Amino acid sequence: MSTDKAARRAKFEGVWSVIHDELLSHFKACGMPTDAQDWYSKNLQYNVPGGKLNRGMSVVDTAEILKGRPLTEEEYLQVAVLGWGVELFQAFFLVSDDLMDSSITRRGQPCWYRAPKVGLIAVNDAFMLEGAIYHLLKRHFKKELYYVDLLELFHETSYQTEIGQLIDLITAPDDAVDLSRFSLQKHSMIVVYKTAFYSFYLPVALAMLFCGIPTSYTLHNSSPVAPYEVAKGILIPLGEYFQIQDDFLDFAGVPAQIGKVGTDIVDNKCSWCINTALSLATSEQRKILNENYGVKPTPEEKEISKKMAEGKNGEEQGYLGDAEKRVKAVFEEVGLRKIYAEYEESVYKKLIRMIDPIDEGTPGQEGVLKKDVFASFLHKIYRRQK
Ligand code: DMA
Ligand code: MG
Ligand code: MG
Ligand code: MG
Repeated sequence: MSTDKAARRAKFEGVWSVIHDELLSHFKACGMPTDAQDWYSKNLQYNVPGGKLNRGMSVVDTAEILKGRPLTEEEYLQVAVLGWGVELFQAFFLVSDDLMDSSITRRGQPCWYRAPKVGLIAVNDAFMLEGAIYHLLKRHFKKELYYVDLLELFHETSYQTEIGQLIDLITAPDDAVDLSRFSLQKHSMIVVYKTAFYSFYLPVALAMLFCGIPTSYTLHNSSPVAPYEVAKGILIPLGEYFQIQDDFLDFAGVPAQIGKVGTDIVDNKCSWCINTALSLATSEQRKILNENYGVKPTPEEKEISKKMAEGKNGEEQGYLGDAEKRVKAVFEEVGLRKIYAEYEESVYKKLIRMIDPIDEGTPGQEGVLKKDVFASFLHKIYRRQK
């Protein structure tokens, strides 16, 4: 990481401790007992700050690009609250996602529901992470004219993400593997809803609201621009690309690097990998996929896999059950790695072509979209390995 990047991250992380303390003092002021205070603090610290912070920091980065100058300290604090709002949002969804996906590790540690004494209390902990967002918004934005817009944006994005999670889950039943029900079209629908809206549109739209970008403007006396729609038009395909990376890394990523053990094959997920492999497979390979995709590991295999995910050596490799191994072998045989590399280059070029024609108005003009909002987000994820 460059020193500039590290410094920006450290600054953003500095705001987290302010937010954590603010949430905790309110909790204390409600008269909550000390064991509950400790629990809530642990929930926050375990689940919110330990990720890549791409989403949260993109709110700050976007605000700076749109303003065209460094933010004042006051502006920085306010916009960082929105950034941490996105990270709380993400934590809320990851805690529940890991339970529903029966995942083992996340960010290099056991998933929260697998932490000592947590279990199904994780469901309520996820709701509390969500509740914290609205508490913070009220404290920091109630006086702003765009307060209702912020609330609506978070609410609408939650709904979209939940819709996406629903179709992700019911397309992957535990007991009825039927690969003929999968398609890349269905995949696209799932990933746009479960990932793209919250990971890409939400951070940028928040920064746009903060910077007072109107819903419509006119440049050089030409036809009106609808900037939120323009942003969505680029950020949704960008989010689709990001989730395809996530699907690919679920298969090809190393747990020590991605911080989690892939579960898509065992979970019968309609992922980019299986859809692409199906389109390339011979009838023999298809038979292997039909017989082994979504097949749960034996209890012995599951035990070893959990142990290895927790131990030092396991983090490097991850442990595969026999059925999962056979599926992965077919993924290799059909050349999934090469197809993915080609996909990544072509989607990158396509996105650049979409960003290029954005009209930035006159040099230094404020209150209008800037190409760099999208280009910098694209460069944060291009060729990512984790
Ligand atoms: C992620 O889907 C979507 C949300 C809303 C968390 P996923 O299950 O593929 O994510 P991960 O691979 O991180 O578990
Ligand atoms: Mg998951
Ligand atoms: Mg999931
Ligand atoms: Mg995944």
